[in-house]
Amino acid sequence: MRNLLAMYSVLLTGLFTTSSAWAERIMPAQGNAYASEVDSLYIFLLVASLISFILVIGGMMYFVLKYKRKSANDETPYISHDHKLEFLWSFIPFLIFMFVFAWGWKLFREARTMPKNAFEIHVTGQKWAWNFDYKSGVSVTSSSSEEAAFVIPVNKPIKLIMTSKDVLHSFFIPAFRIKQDVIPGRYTALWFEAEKEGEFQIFCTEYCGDLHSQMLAKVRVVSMEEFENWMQTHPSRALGQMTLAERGKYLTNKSACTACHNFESSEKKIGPGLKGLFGKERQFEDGSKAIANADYIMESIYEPQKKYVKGFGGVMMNKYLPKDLSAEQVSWIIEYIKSNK
Ligand code: HEC
Ligand SMILES: [Cu+2]
Repeated sequence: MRNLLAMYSVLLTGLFTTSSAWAERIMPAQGNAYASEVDSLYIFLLVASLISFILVIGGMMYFVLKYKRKSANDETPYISHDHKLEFLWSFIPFLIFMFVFAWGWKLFREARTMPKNAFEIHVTGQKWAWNFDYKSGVSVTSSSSEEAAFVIPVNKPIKLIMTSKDVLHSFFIPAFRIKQDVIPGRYTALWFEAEKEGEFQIFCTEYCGDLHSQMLAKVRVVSMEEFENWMQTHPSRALGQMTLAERGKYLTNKSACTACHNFESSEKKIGPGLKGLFGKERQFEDGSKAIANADYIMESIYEPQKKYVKGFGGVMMNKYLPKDLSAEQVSWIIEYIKSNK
């Protein structure tokens, strides 16, 4: 029995001293100290469960074998109860549970108490993109395009004020171990502080329709100087200084067209690749044909059901398209498509 206990304690200390190295191997990257605290709790739970499992199942197997009835003469002893033992096996787990509760509560409170001096950013979820609106007027939309990253300064508490345009989404940055539902018609909030520069993945973790799994974004953590520079020079602040094609490009990202279309290659996604589309002859599902001119592109945006490109029957449905694009904005998109020869 002594040996057994010694073995367990060696196992326990061994696991704990290697636990942070361990966590880095089996958990997502840690973007701050909070993440590593959450991991410690998680690993504590894992190890505690493992040890209880070994104690309970191991003990059971041991007694099953040791007290196996070996002959017809073996008698079953009559045991009713043992107050001391029963108290201990209730009270010790109770202490462990309270310890886990207190630890979890401390971490939960930390995550839910918004710091007053935080840098605030508005986040809007939509099928299937994340919009980030900064107070300076900079606006970033992240569908699966190369401009996906939303940028924040390192070592500065960031508060996200979040809502949704359409259905329930959920905003999750594994590296900071925070997650929160994003709900239409209501604001929710999240906060975190990045302690490392780098790029970290963002997921939507509430199933929200066809392209839920592509509702990705990245958070890019940079120094304060780099952040300010990024903010000053971001194109969304200077729409007036962009060419129409550049505005169109900006809009196709912002309106999540890029979730379904490549604009700068002819490779298809959910919809056809649109590079070189302008002026090309199109064939439709019903056998008819047309030249892809400005009217055709406008119709593809406003009334996508009218003509289905051959091989794409019925995918592009009205409900997925942004209804708020003005005729002026559609012209920018047409210019952008034209510019991708
Ligand atoms: C949910 C996916 C989806 C989204 C979002 C989407 N499209 Fe489409 N799009 C399609 C599919 C599928 C087709 C082909 C079927 C058809 O013609 O309706 C298509 C066809 C088109 C065409 C005609 C292409 C061709 O080869 O003739 C254009 C132009 C177009 N889309 C532009 C846009 C623009 C601009 C946006 C953003 C405002 C957008 N689409 C958003 C799926 C999508
Ligand atoms: Cu979503």
